[in-house]
Amino acid sequence: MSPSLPATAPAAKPERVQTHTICRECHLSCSLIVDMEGGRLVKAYGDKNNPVSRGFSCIRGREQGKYANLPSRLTHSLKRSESGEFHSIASDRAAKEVAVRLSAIIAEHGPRSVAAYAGTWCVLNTLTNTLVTAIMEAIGSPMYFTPQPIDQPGKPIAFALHGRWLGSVRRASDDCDVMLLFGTNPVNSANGAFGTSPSYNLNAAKKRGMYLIVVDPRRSETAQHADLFLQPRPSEDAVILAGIIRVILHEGLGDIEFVAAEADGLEALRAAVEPFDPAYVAARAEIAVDDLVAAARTFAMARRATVNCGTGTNMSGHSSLSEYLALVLMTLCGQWPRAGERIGNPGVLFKFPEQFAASPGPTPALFGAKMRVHGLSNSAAGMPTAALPDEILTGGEGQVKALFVIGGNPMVAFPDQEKTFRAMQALDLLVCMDPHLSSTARLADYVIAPKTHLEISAFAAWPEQTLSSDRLVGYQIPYQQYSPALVDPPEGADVIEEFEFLYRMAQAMELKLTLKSSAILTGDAAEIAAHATPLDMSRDLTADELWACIFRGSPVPLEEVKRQARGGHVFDVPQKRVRPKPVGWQGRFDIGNGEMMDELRAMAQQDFRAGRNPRPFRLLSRRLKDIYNSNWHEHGPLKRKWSYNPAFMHPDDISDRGLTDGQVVRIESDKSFILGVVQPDPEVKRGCISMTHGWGNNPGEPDEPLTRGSTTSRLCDNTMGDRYSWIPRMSAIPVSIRPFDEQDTRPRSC
Ligand SMILES: Nc1nc2c(c(=O)[nH]1)N[C@H]1C(S)=C(S)[C@@H](COP(=O)(O)OP(=O)(O)OC[C@H]3O[C@@H](n4cnc5c(=O)[nH]c(N)nc54)[C@H](O)[C@@H]3O)O[C@H]1N2
Ligand SMILES: Nc1nc2c(c(=O)[nH]1)N[C@H]1C(S)=C(S)[C@@H](COP(=O)(O)OP(=O)(O)OC[C@H]3O[C@@H](n4cnc5c(=O)[nH]c(N)nc54)[C@H](O)[C@@H]3O)O[C@H]1N2
Ligand code: SF4
Ligand SMILES: [Mo]
Repeated sequence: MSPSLPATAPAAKPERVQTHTICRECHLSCSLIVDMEGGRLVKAYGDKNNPVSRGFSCIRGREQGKYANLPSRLTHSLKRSESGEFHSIASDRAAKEVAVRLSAIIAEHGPRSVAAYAGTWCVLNTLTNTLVTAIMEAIGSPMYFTPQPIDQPGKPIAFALHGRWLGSVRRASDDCDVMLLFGTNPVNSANGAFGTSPSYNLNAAKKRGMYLIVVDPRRSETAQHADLFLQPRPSEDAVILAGIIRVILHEGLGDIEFVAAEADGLEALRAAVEPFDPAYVAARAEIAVDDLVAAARTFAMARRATVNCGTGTNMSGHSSLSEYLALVLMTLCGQWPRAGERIGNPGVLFKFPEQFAASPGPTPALFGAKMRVHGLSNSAAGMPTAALPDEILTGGEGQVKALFVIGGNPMVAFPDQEKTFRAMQALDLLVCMDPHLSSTARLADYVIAPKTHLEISAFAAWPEQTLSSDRLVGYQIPYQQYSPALVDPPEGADVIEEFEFLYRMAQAMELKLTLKSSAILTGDAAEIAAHATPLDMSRDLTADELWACIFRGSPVPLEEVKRQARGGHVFDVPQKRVRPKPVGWQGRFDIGNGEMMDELRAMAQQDFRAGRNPRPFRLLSRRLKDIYNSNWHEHGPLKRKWSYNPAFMHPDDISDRGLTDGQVVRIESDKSFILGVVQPDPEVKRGCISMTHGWGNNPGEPDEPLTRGSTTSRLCDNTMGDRYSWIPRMSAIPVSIRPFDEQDTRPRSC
């Protein structure tokens, strides 16, 4: 070792500081503690003292520092050249060029020719999403789409048809004696009634004695905690719900007084569920009569109960009807919060409507902008996303020519991948804002490289906002958290905060933007208008200025939230209780909606034994614990764990077909085929294949089932969807399966 001194003194090790942040790697928004060194994240972990996430974190939360610095992370925006290659482009220049092209498209084809798809990472980012909606409004285009209509669209549709309860949306697990779940796996997905800390809340509820009933063709991680587990044939949730309702009506178990006081349509309901006697339902759904009857009795006799349906139910063919029957079941048993009940979270950033023990009655499920295809229009679930590819592919006035995809991945998320592919190629302009070259971004004209989660500021908005939307039971206490930007983007990167790109583009288009306040959820048009802010487009705006517009009128002033809630804070806001029904109130639930009753009658007339062959299997939707939709596939440890999305099957089905663990198989629907990799799972019902979406290559690219996975949406037929939301069958898809042979390799051009 040389005794000489080094030429330069070693740089002082940057000081390590510990701070808090909100994880934005999924909708749960866990509160994390992060150790930082010189603008870099060195460690992230759950905060044990946090009252809502209670120390929880998952691998994505803990590894996000590495994920944001993977080589696959885009550090520059990209533009496709004439020859089809991507070249990097300065984000400022890209904003101006996109503005010019959008303006030209609008001038030639009209405002409606511009569509936006606000994917998961747009919807979860209030700042980005508010800018996108303001831009679409300023352009004058109603073509704003989100994942909601290909997720659980039956929820808002059912509320429209049945009527909402102004006393709150649904009970959370801490307020239930019985919980009935259909087609959802909250232990993994954090969907629904266990809120933002699903395992903790599930265990707490079970310790309190809550009785859990789970209906799922797969004994999911949630079903493993069930007191009663029904493992039905998929796609029969509406039939099972009708059967439960019929048992309750026949045995006189419902809350007759509540129904008489609050609902119309009982006789129509009684007639429509009559064919669904326990023996018929049990045979059709392949469940035991006793289990069906026990589920009905237990639910009906509970003091406090709730039912929740998830994506499995919504994707398997009767989304609106199943969600509608779930609401009918709640009403029939009088399970809506009554006058005087305490409201857990009166709102911190969001001003909710006053809560009354009353229903306004049904509201329109379809309204506003018309689509040009399938006779569809805007709906309570938003514009029908599954119909967007047809809208792009159908010529004529108003045809969509430009699509802006922000934080979404239509190529693996939309049903019918081949149609989506044709639609993406038919566009004059496709712009994606994505930190990765996703399956969709690979087809884009411009890919805008954004700053990602810890590089920007955020509030824990989604779990509070969602209290009014019934997607997830959000914070049950008046909790909020604020996190400023903490981490520097990768060195040498030209990445841009999403709002900044959108704002610069709007400036270049000479749009006049007005930001609506997201805080005002009262539905009062005058209040909403009074809290909107017209922006001064002549100058640049900071994130802080925009947040102030977005949460204008919040119950707790924004500056106070920022000041107090860096580590997460429970605010001392005035307690509220559900108010009594106002005197002379007219609104009533409708539990016998004509269209829903007609759909039930039609189901009763189906010959359920027909059509099981020649496609004897049903492909089920599901989620993987560590992977979030099409995200995180590139992350080293997760890639080693999940290098593809396995085709989980019951071991007896595997051996009966002469297949083996790890074998590549051809899974074929009436629409198309994919190559999948067999993996035994005794928890999957026989006759089913359980596979997650979001994986695989684009049409025209080779099938690589073992390294890139398989795109289940290629198997979806997107020619017939729900009459309101147009969600087609994305689960319980009839398929056949056989070993792969060489002929199954798809031609390179498709
Ligand atoms: N770890 C993780 N968490 C996630 C996601 C993720 O990708 N990974 N995605 C997020 C998103 S975008 C959403 S929308 C939520 C969704 O949250 P969930 O709705 O809970 O979604 P899944 O976990 O897929 O659970 C759906 C269940 O439905 C079952 N199923 C399928 N078909 C049927 C059927 O016909 N009837 C019945 N009764 N069951 C059926 C499946 O077996 C599966 O267990 O999860 C969110 N959370
Ligand atoms: N067959 C089948 N299809 C399905 C489903 C199913 O169960 N089965 N589930 C449906 C459901 S519930 C949903 S919600 C949709 C999901 O549909 P999408 O929201 O369209 O899909 P994601 O896979 O979540 O895509 C997210 C994209 O955002 C990018 N991203 C990540 N972080 C950021 C960020 O900070 N900023 C920006 N701009 N982008 C970011 C990711 O790289 C990724 O490309 O899929 C639906 N499709
Ligand atoms: S569950 Fe979601 S919010 Fe929580 S640490 Fe994991 S990715 Fe982050
Ligand atoms: Mo979703």
